[in-house]
Amino acid sequence: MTRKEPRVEEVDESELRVEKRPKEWAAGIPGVYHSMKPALEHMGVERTLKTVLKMNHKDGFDCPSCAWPDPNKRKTFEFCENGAKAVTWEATPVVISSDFWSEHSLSDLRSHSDYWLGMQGRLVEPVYKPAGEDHYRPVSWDEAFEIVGNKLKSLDSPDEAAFYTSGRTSNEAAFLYQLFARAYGTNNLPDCSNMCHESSGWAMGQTIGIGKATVTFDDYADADLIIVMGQNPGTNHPRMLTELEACKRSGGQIVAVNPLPEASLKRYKNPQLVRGVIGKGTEIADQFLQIRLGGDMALLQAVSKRVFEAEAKNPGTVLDHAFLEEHCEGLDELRDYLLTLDEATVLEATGLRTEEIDELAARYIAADKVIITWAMGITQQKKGVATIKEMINLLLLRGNMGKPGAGASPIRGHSNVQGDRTMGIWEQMPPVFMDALGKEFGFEPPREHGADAVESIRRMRDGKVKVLVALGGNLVAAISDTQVAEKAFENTDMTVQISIKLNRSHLVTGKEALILPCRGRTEIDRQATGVQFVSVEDTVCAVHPSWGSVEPVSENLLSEPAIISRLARATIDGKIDADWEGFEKDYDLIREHIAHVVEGCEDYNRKIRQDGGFILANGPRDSRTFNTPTGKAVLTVNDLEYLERPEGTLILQSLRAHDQWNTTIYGNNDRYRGIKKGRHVVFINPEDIAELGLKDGQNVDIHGVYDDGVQRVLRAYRVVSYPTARGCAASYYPEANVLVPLEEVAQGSNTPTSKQIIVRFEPSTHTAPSKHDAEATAQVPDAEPDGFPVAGTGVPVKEAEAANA
Ligand SMILES: Nc1nc2c(c(=O)[nH]1)N[C@H]1C(S)=C(S)[C@@H](COP(=O)(O)OP(=O)(O)OC[C@H]3O[C@@H](n4cnc5c(=O)[nH]c(N)nc54)[C@H](O)[C@@H]3O)O[C@H]1N2
Ligand SMILES: Nc1nc2c(c(=O)[nH]1)N[C@H]1C(S)=C(S)[C@@H](COP(=O)(O)OP(=O)(O)OC[C@H]3O[C@@H](n4cnc5c(=O)[nH]c(N)nc54)[C@H](O)[C@@H]3O)O[C@H]1N2
Ligand SMILES: [Mo]
Repeated sequence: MTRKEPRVEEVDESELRVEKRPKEWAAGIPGVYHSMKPALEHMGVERTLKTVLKMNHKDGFDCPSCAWPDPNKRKTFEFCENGAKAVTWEATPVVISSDFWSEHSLSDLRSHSDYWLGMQGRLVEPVYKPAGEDHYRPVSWDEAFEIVGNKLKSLDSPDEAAFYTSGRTSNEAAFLYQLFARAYGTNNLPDCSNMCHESSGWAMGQTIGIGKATVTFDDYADADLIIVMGQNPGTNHPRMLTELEACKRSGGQIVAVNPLPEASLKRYKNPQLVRGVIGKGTEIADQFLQIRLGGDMALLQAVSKRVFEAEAKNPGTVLDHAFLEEHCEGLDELRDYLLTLDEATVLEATGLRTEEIDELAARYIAADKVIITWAMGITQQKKGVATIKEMINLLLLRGNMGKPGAGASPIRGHSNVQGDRTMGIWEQMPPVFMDALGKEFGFEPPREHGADAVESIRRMRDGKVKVLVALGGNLVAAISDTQVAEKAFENTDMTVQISIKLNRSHLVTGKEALILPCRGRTEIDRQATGVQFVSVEDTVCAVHPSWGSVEPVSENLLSEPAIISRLARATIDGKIDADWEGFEKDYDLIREHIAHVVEGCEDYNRKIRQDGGFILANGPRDSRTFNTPTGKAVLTVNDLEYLERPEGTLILQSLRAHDQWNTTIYGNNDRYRGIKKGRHVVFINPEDIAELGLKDGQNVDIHGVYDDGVQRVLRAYRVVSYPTARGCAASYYPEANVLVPLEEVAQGSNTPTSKQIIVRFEPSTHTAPSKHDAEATAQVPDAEPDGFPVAGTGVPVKEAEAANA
């Protein structure tokens, strides 16, 4: 393979341009054009065709971008613009050469942006940074495994290590990884899900007994009404738009609940269809409720209240009495609570008008089959868990669960984040799983719950976790409170990152650090017994195989299962009854064990080879059975709370631009929101701009408002006048993590409240930086003795006064 030198210009924020905003529609011809351009430029025609045409096909690989499911009938181009970017980014032939590591010190690399880092090309050899040095140097694989194995063996307790997972990892790798961690002796298995859909898992687990979607792929087109809450599908799940369009075309309705008028929720031009290419496209949202950040709980309660009121007017016609009687508990308590709900509080919390809420309620009551979908706009709220419980309440009242075209549908982010959980990546797997795991491999797994993502950072900060191993991801950039996270990483003895591309977590390290480069999902995985495939689970519980389609960028790369097997051999060889060497050669052996341990995966090797794979059983969806203590779905009473902002402040959400994949920045544009060549922007409603005495286009410093004595600030951000809800602002993740205190988490799920950051603004005396300057922007005042913020007293959460005292 010829090596191509990357030519990457560093970001120059002073070139930032703001265009007409926001765009009125999504996708269409520009979508296809934009999707093919980067691939052709980087990879050439042959590699592009081998990847893009195989993507999401039955004999191809699962798109490494989002977890949106594949239809049964696949089209030639079963991908979207952002999937194409993800594949191009991974399958690029550009690699990081050995001399890169002597040319660049860590200090030097830290001054570069995430964009620049990712564009340096694929990581192709293991590298090691010894204690006290500022450079990585290439090492052999054997050396690398020995260094990590010896370190792990030297710890006083297995709980001094934590094993992070990001959601691109395959089922096979995830299963081996959790086995390795537990055989080593710890449940410290933090994952990206802790920062993502953890709130969904908790809310659904407690109410319907399973933390997964209760719908199938076909249900979207079948629904009478889909309520899309806190989600931006045009950027983050673009292929979902095709299903929203299908729903509309068969007479269904869509309601969007969002503080931002996201382009894709207005109008969609399907690039696969003639009407999408030459016509005006399909109008998506029939109703758009421009809610205040965090107002969703109040809105859902108000709609449920109207359902009860309508039932009272026409008894026997609105509630699904048969369903409620047979399958649910808690109806009377919920009614009693909701009928006292104070409407003034609802209007204040939501920022909506009564007629808008009435209209949504009328649509809900008129529809027989309703789906509610949601993503980060809900899970990353302080009351995220309670809000999702309110969605379940609303759905249950009219029996919208366990029938075609209806149900609860959290839309997962990472392409296999759901599968990783199924495989045991969770710091608190239940006893049945642990029993089966112990029995299968002849050992006693640790039973004490481990640390999640936020807790792992606390323990690293406090010197209790000394080694961090990460299977993918970019934890230091993805987690809240960047300053604390970076200090926590630096406080460890060793950080080990299994990765495909360079990122910030390789540069902010423990005293010693290693990068172990792995093959990506697009690449052919040849092992001693032949070419291997892996398996993944999408957001509607469909499990299917994924086959790489291009030659790996380097012969030297190992697969994730191989790396984990070798790490295990270097650390705990012979400790449990596991054929680590065999696992690496033949993934069927791993799947044999999965079949014995993981519920629903019996006969895995056969089922995964069926045409299109198989769908995991799901009690609520398949048979209206609920794995709760009473066997019934639980209607819950949740005291209404919403975020109150002090005068002179706004609530800021951190979200994704169109040209990024989480912490990976593909480019510096946010096409649908009209932003070009920069990321340091803050979107504010024009009336708030005026009220705060600011000006459109002005540079401001954004200060986090928390009374824990720590200064959290983003400097030189451009104010962009934008039609967001009043009192609310928006800025991009991951940069905004500087502003989120570690202790600000969703109640019940411990997910950082990335969508609810109280901020104030000051005119900036700084000029727009032309390079990434996280260090310069994140300042800890000298007054703070050890540089760590103490646990905050938190954002004031206002109790709703009259609600069910
Ligand atoms: N191209 C691309 N695809 C991706 C990703 C990516 O970064 N890039 N990331 C993947 C991952 S891991 C995930 S989890 C998903 C994330 O998918 P999304 O959840 O769509 O991601 P965000 O950009 O965080 O967008 C949050 C949306 O919620 C809205 N919102 C924010 N706060 C509130 C609120 O209080 N109430 C309501 N009703 N709405 C609110 C925002 O305005 C925004 O539209 O996407 C996945 N897919
Ligand atoms: N403020 C704020 N913070 C957030 C969020 C937010 O909305 N706002 N969203 C949260 C969410 S939803 C999530 S999911 C997390 C994301 O947290 P993470 O999953 O930790 O972060 P990613 O940016 O997805 O990880 C990207 C890195 O994964 C590696 N990688 C990519 N593909 C592979 C592969 O196939 N194998 C291996 N081993 N490595 C690979 C690459 O090196 C790449 O740099 O961030 C969370 N943080
Ligand atoms: Mo996510």
